[in-house]
Amino acid sequence: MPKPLLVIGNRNYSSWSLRAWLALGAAGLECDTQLLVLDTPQFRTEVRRYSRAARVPVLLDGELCIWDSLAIAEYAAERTGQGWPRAVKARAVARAVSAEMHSGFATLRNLWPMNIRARDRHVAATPALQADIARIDELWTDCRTQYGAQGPWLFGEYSIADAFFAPVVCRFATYGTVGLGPASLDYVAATLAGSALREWSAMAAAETAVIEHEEVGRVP
Ligand SMILES: N[C@@H](CCC(=O)N[C@@H](CS)C(=O)NCC(=O)O)C(=O)O
Repeated sequence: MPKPLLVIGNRNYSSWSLRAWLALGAAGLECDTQLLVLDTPQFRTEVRRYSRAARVPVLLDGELCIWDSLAIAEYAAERTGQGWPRAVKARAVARAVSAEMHSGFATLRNLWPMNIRARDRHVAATPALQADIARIDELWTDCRTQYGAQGPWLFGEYSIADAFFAPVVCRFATYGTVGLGPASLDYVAATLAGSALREWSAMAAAETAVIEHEEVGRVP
């Protein structure tokens, strides 16, 4: 049976693509990938061959088309029975944490566009940005304290919640870790050392397309 196909954007810039790809790995669902270069006329034409929502990621599995990162993660978890923490309460909290990421942190996503290759970027702190950072620090610290004893991840073992926060970790590597406490700093280090993210980052480093900052704001 052919593997599902995950249609993604530039690995350097497409944070939603990274989430879906890591979530498929967390669930143990193998897929092939097809990259469309963001912010090009070809992207706008080709993405519509896969999804009328005209955004990436898109997962295609036979006739089935799933056009949203969280729905892709849930589908992968249903297919394999893996990806979320095993304990019911931890699983419920992991879903809440992932949903909060999926629908929130708009200021951080706008002011700190993901750019995996970039380091030492400085963006003036605003109260709204500081509030997003404070909430992320609180979330990570709570998860690590309450559920993280069995490993370095938010819920101990690697889960879809870690996949959802990986692009946020990449942003801290780019824009600095001011505002993070010790548990969050350890979590950032563990995430950056993870093999799947390193594999994706190496491919991001090899990409040549550059998207200007103002435009990247549209592809958080
Ligand atoms: N809610 C969607 C967001 C997807 C999204 O915004 N994708 C961006 C790339 S990271 C995109 O396709 N941008 C292309 C465009 O806006 O033209 C998800 O979770 O998958």
